[in-house]
Amino acid sequence: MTTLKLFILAFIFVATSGALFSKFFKEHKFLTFLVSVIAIIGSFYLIRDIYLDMKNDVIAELKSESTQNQPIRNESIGNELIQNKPIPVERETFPAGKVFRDSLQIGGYAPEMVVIPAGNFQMGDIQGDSGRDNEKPVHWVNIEKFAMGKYEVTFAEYDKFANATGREKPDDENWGRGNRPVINVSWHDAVAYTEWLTQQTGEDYRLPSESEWEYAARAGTKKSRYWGNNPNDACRYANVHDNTSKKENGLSLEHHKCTDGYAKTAPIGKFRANDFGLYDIIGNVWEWVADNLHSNYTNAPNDGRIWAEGADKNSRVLRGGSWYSNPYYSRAAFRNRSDPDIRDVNVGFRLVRVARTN
Ligand SMILES: [Ca+2]
Ligand SMILES: [Ca+2]
Repeated sequence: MTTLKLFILAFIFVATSGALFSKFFKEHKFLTFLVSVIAIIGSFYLIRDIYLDMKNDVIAELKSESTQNQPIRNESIGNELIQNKPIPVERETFPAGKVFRDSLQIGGYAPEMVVIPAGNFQMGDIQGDSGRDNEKPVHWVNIEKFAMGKYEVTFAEYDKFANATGREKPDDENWGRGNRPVINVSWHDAVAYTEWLTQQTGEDYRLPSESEWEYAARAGTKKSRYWGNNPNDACRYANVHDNTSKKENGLSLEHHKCTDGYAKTAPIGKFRANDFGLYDIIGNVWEWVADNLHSNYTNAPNDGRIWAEGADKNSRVLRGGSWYSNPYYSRAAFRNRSDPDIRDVNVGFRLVRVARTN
């Protein structure tokens, strides 16, 4: 295109010059003057176009060189293969919000995971109304990027592990297996499952640290639950001890004054996710985390690591409340505990996978 514009410019120049020195100019001065003005204006725009074309060509060439200098990756992220494309480093490795599944050596896939962005947050009783010492002092925690189970681990997922390792399958209480959250698993069972996944995938699976869990449950919110402070708004967001549960289970404890439709566990993903794309992180089943329970947050780590030292190893932390918890328990900051050998009908767990950096 640039060559064509140069040719037209040259033609205008020659034609205009010729006209100015011809008899035609003497006989038709006004007409020639008019044509010359039009030719000059046209030439101006042509010259500007040619300049812009040349500038764009230089920029395109620089971009092309820059792209060629990027590393060409041929890398598997989860089960998604990215082939021979130059990709910015952030997208290439572990982008926040990415949902993926790792492949298992025995065939099939590990549970669905979602990448949680790095960030910091205030952990503990930030409303100042819980009245519990073990949620204080409120403290800032920095969290590195990691991946978390999009859902609680299901019976189907855990049964695959049990079948592969000859482990006894947990009782489902006749509520159904499949995509219901696994229950009746001890802390040790949960850890064994994460170790099996690590061996099967070559990636680093484990239980969440307590601070990772609370950061993920809050998903950037500062209310007592990711949907707000009102426990009676729970039923669109979580399977809790609701009117349905109250009617069927007849428990004397306080309940959420709304109807979620499930008296026991609900299949995963039936309610609204939080802003990190995590389902059922409040309610459904309590979730084991890796930490031992400390009586308060004095000297708690501020870097998101597992806090195991300096506390009773027979007191592991549970988080999030369950299908039959008092509404006070179904809060992001609430800390429950149990013996790591205990198996219960309202206790399951959720995975963490460490972010890869290369
Ligand atoms: Ca319920
Ligand atoms: Ca849960």
